[in-house]
Amino acid sequence: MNVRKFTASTSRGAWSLVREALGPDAVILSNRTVDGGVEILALAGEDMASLSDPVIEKTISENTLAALAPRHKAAQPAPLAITAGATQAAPAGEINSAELHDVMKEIRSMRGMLEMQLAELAWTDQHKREPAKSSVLREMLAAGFSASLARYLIERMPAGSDNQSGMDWIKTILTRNLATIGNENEILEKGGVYALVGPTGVGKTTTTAKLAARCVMRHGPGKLALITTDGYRIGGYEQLRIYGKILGVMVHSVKDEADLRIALDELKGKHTVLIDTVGVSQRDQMVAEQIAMLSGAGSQVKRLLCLNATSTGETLNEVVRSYMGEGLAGCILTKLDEAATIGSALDVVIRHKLNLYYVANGQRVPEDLHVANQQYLVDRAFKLKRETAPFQFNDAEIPLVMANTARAMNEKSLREVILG
Ligand SMILES: Nc1nc2c(ncn2[C@@H]2O[C@H](COP(=O)(O)OP(=O)(O)OP(=O)(O)O)[C@@H](O)[C@H]2O)c(=O)[nH]1
Ligand SMILES: [Mg+2]
Repeated sequence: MNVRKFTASTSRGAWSLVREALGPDAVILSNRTVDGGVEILALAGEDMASLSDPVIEKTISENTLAALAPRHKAAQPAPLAITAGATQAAPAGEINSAELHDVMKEIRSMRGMLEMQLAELAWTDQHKREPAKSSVLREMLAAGFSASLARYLIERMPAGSDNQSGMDWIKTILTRNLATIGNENEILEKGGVYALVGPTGVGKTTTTAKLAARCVMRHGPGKLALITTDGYRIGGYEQLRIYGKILGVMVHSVKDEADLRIALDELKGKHTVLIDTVGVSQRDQMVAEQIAMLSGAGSQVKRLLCLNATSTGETLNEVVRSYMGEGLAGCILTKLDEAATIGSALDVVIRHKLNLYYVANGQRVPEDLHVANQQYLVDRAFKLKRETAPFQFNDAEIPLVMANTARAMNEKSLREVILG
C-alpha cells in the first residue's frame, strides 16, 4: 500500500497534484487544513483494490502499519510539497504509524459509509417495488417499534401483500410473540412470594397496592402479607402501610437480607406475600445487590419488573438488561395512560421474551390494573401512532433509518421471533 501525502495552498492545487502523481483513479483518504494550506492523503486506485483482501487488511490493522511503510519506502516516489506556491520534492515516506492508523480508520469509516449508502439504495429500490411493505414499515416506526424489529418482520412479510393484509400479518405476528399470563389465576390462585422491582417512580408501590386489593377481594385479608424494603426513605414505609390499613393487611418493613429471611419465614403460612421494593436506577450497581438480597432470602421470590410505558425503547432495553436473570417471572407495564406510543414498550417485552402479567393505566387503586391482553395491546399500539410531524420519518429518511439497523439485525432476540 502506498499512501502519499500532498500539500498545496488550495484544495484545487492539492487535488491536481494527486491526479498528476496517482492518476484519475486516486482515492482521497483524508483532506485537512494545515498551516494555512491543504493536506491530502491519497492512495492509487489499484492499491485501494488490494484493501478488500481480508488477509491484507488484518495484517495492516494489526499494528504492522509502521513496519509496512518503510518496506515500501524504496519503491515510493517522493511526495510533493508545495510551499508558497512553489513545487518542490519533499523527503519520501514521512508518514508515521499514528498517521497510518488514522488512514486505516478513515478507510474503515469510508467502507461503512459505502455499505450504508448501498443499503439505502436497496431500501429506496424496495420502496418503489413493494410500496405495501414501505407503508407497513412506516406504520411500525410510527407506533414506536424499533427499526430492527420492523425490518426483520418486513423482510419476512409474505410477498404480494397489500397494505391491509400486510398490517394484519404484522399484527398477528406481534400478538403471537407477546407472551402474557392470559389468566390471572397464575398469580391470584397459585399464590407465592412476589417482589415488585424496577427503577424509581415507575409505580411499584401503587401496583403492589392494586395487586394486594385483588388478592384481598379473592381470598380475604388473612391470606395476604405485605413487605416493604423501602423502610429508610421518609414516607416509604408509610405509603404502603396506609394501603395495608385500608385493606386490613399487616405491612412488614425489612432492611436487609437477614430481615427478609426472618419475615418470609414467619409468613410461610400466607397464601400470597407481596414485596414492595425501593426503586433502583438501572444504572446503579444496587440492582445486583437487590437481586441478590431477594434471591438469597430463602423462599422462592419471584420478581415482577415494573416497566414504565412512557420511557423510550432504549431506556426500557437497558432496564430489562440490568434487572434480568434467574427469578425474574415477568413484567408489568405501568403508566400506559400517559404513553403517547407503546410500540417501544411492546418491542422490548417481545425482544426479551418477558411474560407480561398486567398493565396499569392510571393512579386509581385498585381499578387501574388489568390482565394483559395481547390483541388489545397490539391494536392500541397502532392506534397510538405518532401523528406529529417532528417525530415522523418521511420517505427520504426511511432508507437511512433502515440502513442503520444492519448490526442490530444479528441480535439473537430477533432470530427467536416466531413467524409462523
Ligand atoms: N398515570 C399513572 N400514574 C401512575 C401509575 N402507576 C403509578 N402512578 C403514579 O406514579 C407515581 C409514583 O408511583 P409509586 O407507586 O410511588 O412508584 P414507585 O415505583 O413505588 O416509586 P419509588 O418507590 O420512589 O421508586 C405516583 O404518583 C403514582 O400515583 C399509572 O399506571 N398511571
Ligand atoms: Mg415505592
